[in-house]
Amino acid sequence: MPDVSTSPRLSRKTHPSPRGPADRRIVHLGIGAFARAHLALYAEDAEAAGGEAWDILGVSLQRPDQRDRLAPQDYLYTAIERGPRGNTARIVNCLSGVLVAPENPSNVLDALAAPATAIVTLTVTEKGYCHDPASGRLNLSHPDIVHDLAKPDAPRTAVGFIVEALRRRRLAGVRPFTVLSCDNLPANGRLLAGLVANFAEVGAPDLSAWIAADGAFPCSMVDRIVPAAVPEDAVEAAMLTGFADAAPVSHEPFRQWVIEDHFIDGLRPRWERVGAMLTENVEPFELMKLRLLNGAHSALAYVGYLAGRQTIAEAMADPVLAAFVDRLWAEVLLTVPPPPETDLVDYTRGLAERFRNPAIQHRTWQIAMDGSQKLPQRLLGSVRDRLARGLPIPCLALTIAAWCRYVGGIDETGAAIDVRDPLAAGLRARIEGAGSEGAVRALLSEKAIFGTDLERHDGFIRAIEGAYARLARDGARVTVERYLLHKKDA
Ligand code: CS2
Repeated sequence: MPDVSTSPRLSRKTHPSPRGPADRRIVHLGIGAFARAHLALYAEDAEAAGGEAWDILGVSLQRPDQRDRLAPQDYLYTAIERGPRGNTARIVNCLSGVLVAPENPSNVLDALAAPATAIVTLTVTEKGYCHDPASGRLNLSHPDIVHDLAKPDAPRTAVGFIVEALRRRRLAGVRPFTVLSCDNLPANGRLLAGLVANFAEVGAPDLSAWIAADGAFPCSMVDRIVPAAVPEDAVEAAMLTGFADAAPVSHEPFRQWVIEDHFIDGLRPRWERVGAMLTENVEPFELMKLRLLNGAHSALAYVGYLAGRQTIAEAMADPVLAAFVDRLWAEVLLTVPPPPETDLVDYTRGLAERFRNPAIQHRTWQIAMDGSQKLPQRLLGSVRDRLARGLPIPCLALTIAAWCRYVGGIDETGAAIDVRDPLAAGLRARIEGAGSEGAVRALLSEKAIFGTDLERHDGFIRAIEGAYARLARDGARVTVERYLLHKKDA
């Protein structure tokens, strides 16, 4: 087995770029593991399939760690594909650099404003949109938005950077770039266009009109399971390639990308040559993915975490939890119109297989993060659709109740849970203020998550309160087992 410390480090000397300088550039905001295991590979594959060369410049909006690990290896890195039957690796060569926004926001604005930048892609996670998840409007009292409105030359947020860069382009007579959101949010392009408009309207209404008329914010659905990196990834990378890599990424074999084909002047890489679907309407694909994949992921995260399961694969290896997810899918399926040429039952079978992949160590704790930003699109849309048809919501209710228990911050053994969520402190205060009897009601009256309709729906409140009481009394696993036995609950 190669020793990582003695293997040669990746560099452009060992791996010279196979191509000349690129004419056009994508600037990617939020260059984390997902973007490096998904977008970058599509870009590189599209080029290898005979497309023109596109340069990708990454931007980290918060921390310098990606840049610090990638710069000494000339921004090369290993992508490890982990399948149930073994691992393979490739060295990715299409990232030209990483800018760290807080160190030098002007550099980022310059890169965005440069005429060669034709597309700005984003994976900044749900909370990076600084919006109110229930209403989809920009949160104008978010401290970073307040900052960016006051200091547009040194923004902190994705929205602040986009608006200021578009303002500079307009001033210089340069066409706008296409803004392509790749985050797990419904109608992500339209949502972002709305947030950009909300921001611009405050300071520059004529800019807002120009963006609305000339800008492009296509929607997209991205899919690939990419767990956070673990130290073993570097060992595996060295074993597979013979090179030391301080920033490898691990991903599952599956990948999907459905993109609304609306780009400024038609400028974009030929992603369709390598399996991406360019279409007029992303919405059905997005609804399917958010409600069936991400909804089930969140369910396994909260219920699985409470039941003591560390990873999704571990939760799926428990027949009780696997059966619960099946029941949840049956409940949610009715709310999802199938996208063209898609069989939703096959889709969920494929998801079960992907979730079971034992080579992917995707922690329940990682997925449980930021629930306040995820619940609306993953679970509450399905809840509303079923309630509107007078249908029961047993598995959805149990999932939401498990989230209520999770954000309470104490697990079933009495140990503290490290709850990461922008609303964590407020949620905790609601529970503490209400006492055990009123905890559910107090949480469900958080309008940023549940809007104003659900807290007035008695059937909804009762379903969550009932599930919460059982979780508290019997624990997650026993509760799920009983749910499965008592068909009447469904
Ligand atoms: C996960 C997603 O972390 C999470 O919340 O549900 O990152 C999921 O792995 C991806 O959306 C899969 O495409």
